[in-house]
Amino acid sequence: MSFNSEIADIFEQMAGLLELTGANKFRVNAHAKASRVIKDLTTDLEPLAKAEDIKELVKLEGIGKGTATKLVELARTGCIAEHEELSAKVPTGVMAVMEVQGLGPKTVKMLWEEKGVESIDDLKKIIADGSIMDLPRMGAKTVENIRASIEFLEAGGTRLHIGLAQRVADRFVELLENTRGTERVAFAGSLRRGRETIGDVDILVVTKDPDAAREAFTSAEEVTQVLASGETKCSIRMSMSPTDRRFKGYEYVVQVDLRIVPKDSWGAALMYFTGSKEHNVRLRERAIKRGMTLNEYGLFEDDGSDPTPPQQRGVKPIASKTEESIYKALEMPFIPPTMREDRGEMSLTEPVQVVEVADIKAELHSHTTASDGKMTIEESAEIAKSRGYHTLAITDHSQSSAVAGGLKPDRLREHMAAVREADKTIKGIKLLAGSEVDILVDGSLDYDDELLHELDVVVASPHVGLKAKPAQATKRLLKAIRHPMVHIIGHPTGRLIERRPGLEPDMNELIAAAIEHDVALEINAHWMRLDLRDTHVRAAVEAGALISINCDDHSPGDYDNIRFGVLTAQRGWLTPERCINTWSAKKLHGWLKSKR
Ligand code: DGT
Ligand code: CA
Ligand code: CA
Ligand code: ZN
Repeated sequence: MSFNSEIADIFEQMAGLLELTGANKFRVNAHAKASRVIKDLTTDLEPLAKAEDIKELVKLEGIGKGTATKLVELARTGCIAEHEELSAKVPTGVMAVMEVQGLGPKTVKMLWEEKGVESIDDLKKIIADGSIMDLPRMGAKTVENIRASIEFLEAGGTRLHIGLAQRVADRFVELLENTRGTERVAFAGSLRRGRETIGDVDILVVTKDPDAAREAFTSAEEVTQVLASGETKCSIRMSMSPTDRRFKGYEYVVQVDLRIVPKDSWGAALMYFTGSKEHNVRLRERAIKRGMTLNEYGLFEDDGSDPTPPQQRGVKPIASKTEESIYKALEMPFIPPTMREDRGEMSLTEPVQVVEVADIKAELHSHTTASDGKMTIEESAEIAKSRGYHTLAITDHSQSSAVAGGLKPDRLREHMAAVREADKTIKGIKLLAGSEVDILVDGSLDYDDELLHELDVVVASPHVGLKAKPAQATKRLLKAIRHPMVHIIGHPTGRLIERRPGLEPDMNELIAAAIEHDVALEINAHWMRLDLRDTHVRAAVEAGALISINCDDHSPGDYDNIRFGVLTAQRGWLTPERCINTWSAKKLHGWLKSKR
């Protein structure tokens, strides 16, 4: 684990521990915020902390003096005394109980103090013998939900990859679209914001027939449990067993929330349930400053002095039907869902035109049957063409990737000839002969320079040695970036979301080198990778680096992953000019040739 991840985890734990020991909200939030800030940082904190350079540390946005001091303490002693003290006060099992969905710190504290619950097993016992019902606010329904949440947790049901959550959302959106009375339906929450993992799927519906919507939703065949079926909110759990390579055999439990919202509040509800929570808080603050109240029913001319919400007093909203109208009334530009994270978007005075799927005109990383892909050159070309792309680069694996059928130099030359031949016969798209060349452990490339020079496109990617120390990883990747034949660094960290962390290089150094050497950094669009991740993209965009969004296609369906790559790009505020896949054929081909 890198120093940054370690410290972020410690702060997150401290927030929980503080909450459990009854510290004030301000301190709890400060620690949670510090954890969030550090998770987003692209600067490696370890060297600064080791050098005890508080002055440099506090220059980083979101790092105050208190946090900086703790960073130095961790680097010097290997732990943080305050964290140790807090941990000593709370049994580790109690922290585990906090992980159960729906149990807040107040309840966990009560369970611990009143019933001696110091582990999930303790909690299961008092549910089984019914003694949990002695506690205040513990009805049969609540207890049943706690029981189900424990099951959910123990089934490994934490956060779901966006690609899997999207399928769940698409399924329920379609179901509701085909239900009597439905006027509008959409997914919201973290899925709409394009986060790489999703806690639960949120769906909103406007309907003339709420009973039909409730019925359709709660009785869908995949549903294993109905958590709630109320006037405005229904909640279900379902199980999902993906058949994708690498996900076979996994069984996921997914929660889906459905909100039935009034037609006239559509925009306000969509905005509220899209979040993020942090963005919503900032929006409400902005409304209050203007003497207005913002909630999930609309934006009201109302100073909030009356405890009854304005819509219940018959006050008409000044904006509520569309998100656009609400942002406008708040006198700020429209913020795309992907940018609603309280990462600086509240200070924008002009809209940012982030890249969209329709802007993508080239795929520069794809595999065929020549290595480990399932498509021929021709099949892949037809799909790329049907998506309106002007260019497709065929980039099969290089010789060291033996398990992926990497090509020996002779085979590569034959394959290049085949690509160029296909390019002559297939009209309407330019096929480029490329390679996904392994970046070897020492940072050198998997083919000699002479051969690299013959390739139209070189995507250089790390595939092995992904547990290297950060400093080693930085050195290795820098060497590849500085290689004059390299166009794109493919999936730079090699991480697999929720599976392996991959390399943790100093991203700022890589970005600076990529700019200097005119190399594009990839956002690998596969939902299992999303590598670069959103925060890395943001750092690259701010520094002015070029980004390439690629699907790394192995089979026809992989082309659809472009949506997740684009969402990640948007979360990094990427505009089309900086994304080489949006360039005209002339500009792109010219840029590629400039390295030959
Ligand atoms: P997730 O499900 O953990 O991936 O993340 P979200 O963002 O989908 O969160 P979720 O499902 O708990 O709630 C959906 C949205 O509803 C959230 O992004 C913002 C809004 N929301 C929920 N609870 C609150 C709240 O207590 N305060 C505010 N301001 N907004 C909330
Ligand atoms: Ca959610
Ligand atoms: Ca939810
Ligand atoms: Zn690849």
